[in-house]
Amino acid sequence: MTGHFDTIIRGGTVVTAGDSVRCDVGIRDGKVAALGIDLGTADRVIDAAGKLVMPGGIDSHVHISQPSGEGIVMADDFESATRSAAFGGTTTVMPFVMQEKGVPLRSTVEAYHKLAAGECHVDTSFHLIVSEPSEAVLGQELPALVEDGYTSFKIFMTYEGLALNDREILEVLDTARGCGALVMVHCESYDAIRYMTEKLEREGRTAPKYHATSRPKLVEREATHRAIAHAELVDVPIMIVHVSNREAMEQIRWAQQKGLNILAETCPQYLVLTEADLDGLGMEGAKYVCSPPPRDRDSQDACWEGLRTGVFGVFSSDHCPFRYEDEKGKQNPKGRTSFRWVPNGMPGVGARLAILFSEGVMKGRLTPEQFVALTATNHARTYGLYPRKGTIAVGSDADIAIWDPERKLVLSHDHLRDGSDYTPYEGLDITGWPILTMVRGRTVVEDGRLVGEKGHGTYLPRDRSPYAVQAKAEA
Ligand code: DUC
Ligand code: ZN
Ligand code: ZN
Repeated sequence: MTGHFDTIIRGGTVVTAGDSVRCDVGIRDGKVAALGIDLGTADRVIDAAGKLVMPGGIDSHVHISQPSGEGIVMADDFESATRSAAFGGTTTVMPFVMQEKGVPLRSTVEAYHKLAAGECHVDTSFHLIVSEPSEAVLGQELPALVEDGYTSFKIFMTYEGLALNDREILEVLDTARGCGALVMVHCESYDAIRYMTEKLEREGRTAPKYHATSRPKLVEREATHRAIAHAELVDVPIMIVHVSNREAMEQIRWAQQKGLNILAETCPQYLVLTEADLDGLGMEGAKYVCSPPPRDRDSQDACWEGLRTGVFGVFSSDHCPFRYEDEKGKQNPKGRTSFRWVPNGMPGVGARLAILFSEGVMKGRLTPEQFVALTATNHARTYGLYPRKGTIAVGSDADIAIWDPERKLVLSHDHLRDGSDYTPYEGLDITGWPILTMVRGRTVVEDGRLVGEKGHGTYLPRDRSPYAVQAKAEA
């Protein structure tokens, strides 16, 4: 198709999960309308010579405005989190709606919609967190919500008030199989962590670094194996989120090689941080408290291996930001008495793509096509947004990030524009940066400036995951 377009991106290399092709992109009415050369005229022509034209990132694991315990407040609301996403080249984020016990899930979903409405710079779509799998929730609430496009939910194997026991996990998986939902599982063993935490506290070992000691690799490995066994028993796919180390990765690879439909995700903190980062002066280590914790060099190597070989299909940030210099954040009064009370999580939605591009593509560990698959296409496919999102193809939303593969910078919190007051990746040498981010054809960030207005980001109900649809058909 030639003719007149709203925008033409000219002269760049268009990268998708399958190919890299030198061609122009014609955009009309927020969609990719043509790919080719000599496309015609446009209201705006963007010169992308020497640049990579890639699908905007999809971050399928972020936490925004989530209740996080008494006196603790997340550092990002929908405005600041989606702003940071846009600065980092991400055009869709998928936050969680946390079920509150005794409250209808539907009303909590509505409350999150109110928080997001009119605030977002990029598109959003919600997962649910199931903390109370009552008969009503399993029998009525979840199936109805799945029908309405909330097609994935997360469950926890650890945390007071959140951890489900094995029977409950099996019931949730069974419900998911019946209604075609995809379950994301946080695999760490609650009782083992409680045992370790209480032991460390009795010994007076309460500094932030003991957070990592309290949840060693085997705690993650054991829970990963158990979750896989439950999924095998129920015969349903699961997504194992935020995998941190070789032992857990090997459990997943073993299951995949056995033919089980086990999907998996890893995150930037497991590629570039280690447990040593938690061992700072005073409370500095609190900045790096997240679960599972960053591990060691061999774990980093394993996560790279998993990304390269397809054990991990998605690379997400697990953005879960708390301010450091803040009594409502990392340095809350109880947190200063024990690692147990330091809020779990770190900001990452703005830094995710640059870290994988710089450390992965520019250092020869991943191809540009693998980068696109891991950061956009596979998220869209896995969570029911493909082909509207996650690729550059005629008919897809024009969600595009133009990357300068030669742009060098030393990463600092100033680049990221989130609501936190630090980045755990401060000082990292970066090569490659998104210089323009476009959401449905409208430029949101250009040359380090926010040029879009909040409210452009829209909400996306999702189809069922193709992995879960297959299980439902067999149910
Ligand atoms: N799990 C997450 O996925 N995010 C933050 C904290 C946690 O335990
Ligand atoms: Zn988790
Ligand atoms: Zn998370």
